Amino acid sequence: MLKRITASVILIATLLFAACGELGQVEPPESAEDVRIVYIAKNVGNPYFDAIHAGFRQASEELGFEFTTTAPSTPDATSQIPYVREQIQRGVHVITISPNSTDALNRVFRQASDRGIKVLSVNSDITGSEEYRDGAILPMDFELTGKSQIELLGSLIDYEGKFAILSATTDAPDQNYWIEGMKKVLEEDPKYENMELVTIVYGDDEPEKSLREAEALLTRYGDLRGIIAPTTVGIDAAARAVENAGRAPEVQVTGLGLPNQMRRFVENGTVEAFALWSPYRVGYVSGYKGVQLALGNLEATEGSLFSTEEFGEFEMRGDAVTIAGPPLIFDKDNIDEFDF
Ligand code: RAM
Repeated sequence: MLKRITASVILIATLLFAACGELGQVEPPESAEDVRIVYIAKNVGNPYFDAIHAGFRQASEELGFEFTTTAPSTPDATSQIPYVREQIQRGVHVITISPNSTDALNRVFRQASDRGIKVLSVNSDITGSEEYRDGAILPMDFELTGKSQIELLGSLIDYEGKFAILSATTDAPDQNYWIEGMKKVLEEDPKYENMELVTIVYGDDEPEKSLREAEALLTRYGDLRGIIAPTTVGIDAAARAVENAGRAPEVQVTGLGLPNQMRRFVENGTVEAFALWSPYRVGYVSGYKGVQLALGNLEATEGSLFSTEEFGEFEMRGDAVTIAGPPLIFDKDNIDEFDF
């Protein structure tokens, strides 16, 4: 008897706990100072994301919102799921995230939306899963990224010869989007008919793995003319591999890099030119957009406008996409003007 009573009490307590544990709606903020925004990078330890953090921090100083960051140790497709969950529990108003997959986070994003939390995809979109986020902030027009990477390498190798791509992870939404753009222009534009993409390898945005992959490319292809690494971790590793092997300038390394990481290679002639944009601006614009969405001042629709103190007004494209800024190309003539 006593046992049965105890079992019933435990059962009732469990049910009660589950009911109370059910997360309610997050209290809507009344002013920018009330807004809580978190940014979840692809992984920790990549200086690219430090520059994004700096932009968010500046926006937070200007608008007064609370800004926090967190990130998994590796950028695998599912590594961010527990981090998003934790923020849902915390009850932030906006989760901004540079996703490691275009669809692995759908379920947890839906849970965030159910609590009234806005979800913004930062630095890349979740192509095909757009309904699971409230908007995206891209560093540049992604339709141009892949194409301009091929043009940049082409201009360095007289539009002729074998080249490889050293990417981040196999699931990386941003890199995969740009690589599709590269393949498309190679297929469609006769200007590039003498350039041959021999392979795509993945360094997982880990410096050591990226270096090993780049070294393997150099060993495997004696007549390689170029490596495009559309990741700041990859391009740094590719430049180190080419420098160590003494293969510059026959092998041209280009892609997307941070001026502060690449300066040495540009100065010593290992790398002639590479591209990026301002990651600071990506974070800054995301902070402004997040606050306006959280306050209900911004419709997540095409043509909506929001303004920022430092960079003026931004107009949303279809599907609630904001382009943070123009692309930049760095070479020995201008690299010293940049410090990030
Ligand atoms: C790496 C990351 C990031 C990408 C840059 C160019 O730092 O993969 O997502 O945007 O490179």
